[in-house]
Amino acid sequence: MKEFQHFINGQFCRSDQYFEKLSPVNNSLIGRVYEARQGEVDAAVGAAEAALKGPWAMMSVDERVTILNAVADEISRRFDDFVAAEMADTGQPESVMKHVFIPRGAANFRVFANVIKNVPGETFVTETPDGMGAINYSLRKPKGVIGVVCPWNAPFLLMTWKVAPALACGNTVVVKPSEEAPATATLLGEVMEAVGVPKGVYNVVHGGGKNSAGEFITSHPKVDAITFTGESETGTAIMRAAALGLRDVSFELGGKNAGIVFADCDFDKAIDSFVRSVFLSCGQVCLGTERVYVERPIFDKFVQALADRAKTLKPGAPDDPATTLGPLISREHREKVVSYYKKAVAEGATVVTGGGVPNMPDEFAEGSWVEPTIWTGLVETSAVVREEIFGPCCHIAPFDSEDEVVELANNTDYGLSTTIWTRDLSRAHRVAAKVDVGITWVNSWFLRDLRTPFGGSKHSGIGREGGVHSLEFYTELRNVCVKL
Ligand code: NAD
Ligand code: 6OD
Repeated sequence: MKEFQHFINGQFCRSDQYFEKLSPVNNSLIGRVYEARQGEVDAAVGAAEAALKGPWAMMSVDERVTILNAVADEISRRFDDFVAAEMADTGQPESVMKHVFIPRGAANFRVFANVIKNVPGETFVTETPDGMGAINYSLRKPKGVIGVVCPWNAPFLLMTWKVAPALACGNTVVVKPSEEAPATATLLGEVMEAVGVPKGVYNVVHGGGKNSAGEFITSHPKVDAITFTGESETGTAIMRAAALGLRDVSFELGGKNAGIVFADCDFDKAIDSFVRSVFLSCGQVCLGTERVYVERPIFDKFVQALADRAKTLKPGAPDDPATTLGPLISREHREKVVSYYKKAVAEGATVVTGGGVPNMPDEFAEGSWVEPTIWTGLVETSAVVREEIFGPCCHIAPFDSEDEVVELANNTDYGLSTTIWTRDLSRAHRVAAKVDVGITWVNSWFLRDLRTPFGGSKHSGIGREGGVHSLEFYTELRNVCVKL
């Protein structure tokens, strides 16, 4: 049986309690995850604090850049191990691991190695009464020990998206992976050790949220700042904890993202893209589309075409090249998603396709599978249209004008991302400026340039990360005034 141990001060270690990680594919036991108590979190935070003063602090930026690139190289060298580990944790198809989620781990380290080599500075020549003047310039210093609390969807991509900039800026980290996805954060400990990242710079403690490792990290007085990806409600709890000691937070939270499809769009490309944005990773992508608004002249055609494609998705073993749909992360999450499937019917939806749990062959019968599902006919106030479901499903509604669709898209507490489909680029720019989200894609989805600001507005997040924007959170900007 596999064991997922903590990685504290450069050493793997167990604790005296553990929980079991089950496979989403068939509910079989994957391994034992040790659950940290306050003592292990104290040790990890202590190691991270000490490392801030040790060889890590002595390294030049060039040396740090070299080590970050070495981490990326080692991830690439152990690519198959990372693919296998994340595939086991999440049950998602191998092709998605190989082409989307795991390559981003290495890319995150490379991009922030590059960013830190090219940090822009700020200088002002200031006039003074004596005519001699002064020069003001800024310095960026690491913030300290960063608590990194991660979710289970795209675990490696999302964890390294935080760890890479934190280390690039000279901080140290205490990472808490999701209890549902402990594998790749643990494996990254082996990578850090192999390339000689100093002890205590990268620490991992496993466990849950409330009354467990998550809360112990976020309420720890020696953790200087907290970066968190997960549900908006958890973000609220973490923000309360961060208030103690006035610690800074960076939050990437939930979404209820709208897709806006105008009648003049490239129809086939739009359908291809919605197959991905609604169903990729079984709908467990924060940027995924759960509300689709389609201009009335092509509404029926769009609903039919997306439903036809949904019906072709093939659930199955993650390492079977024919598999195009994985399971949900857990039985517990499936209960939540299925409760929305039932709610949709109770709220009067027309179920265009799906709506239930598929009949799977015996070997997968115990897994967390659900059918890809499309609804129409719901009012905008229904729970299914308003609340984040995080499953392979969407509601599709017609619209008649640009103003109407902007209002519909913005009628949500969330503000993470939107996709706009049209050949009229003037209209695309106009609508993009009006939708209240952090990220807008025109005629595409999840097309990432890691230098761009990433984050959500309203209940979808606080702050922006990506490229130089990450410096705002991971460094303390100081001003030095030199009188001439
Ligand atoms: P979650 O909020 O349940 O858990 C995330 C992490 O927080 C886990 O490690 C968990 O153990 C920990 N946690 C839970 N309660 C805590 C507490 N009180 N104190 C400290 N830590 C606590 O989220 P999830 O279910 O793992 O992930 C799915 C959610 O993440 C969805 O809402 C999704 O939209 C969101 N998400 C957002 C983005 C983004 O970029 N905006 C990216 C990925 C996922
Ligand atoms: O691409 C990224 O940097 C990012 N944070 C993606 C989030 C995906 C959510 O599931």
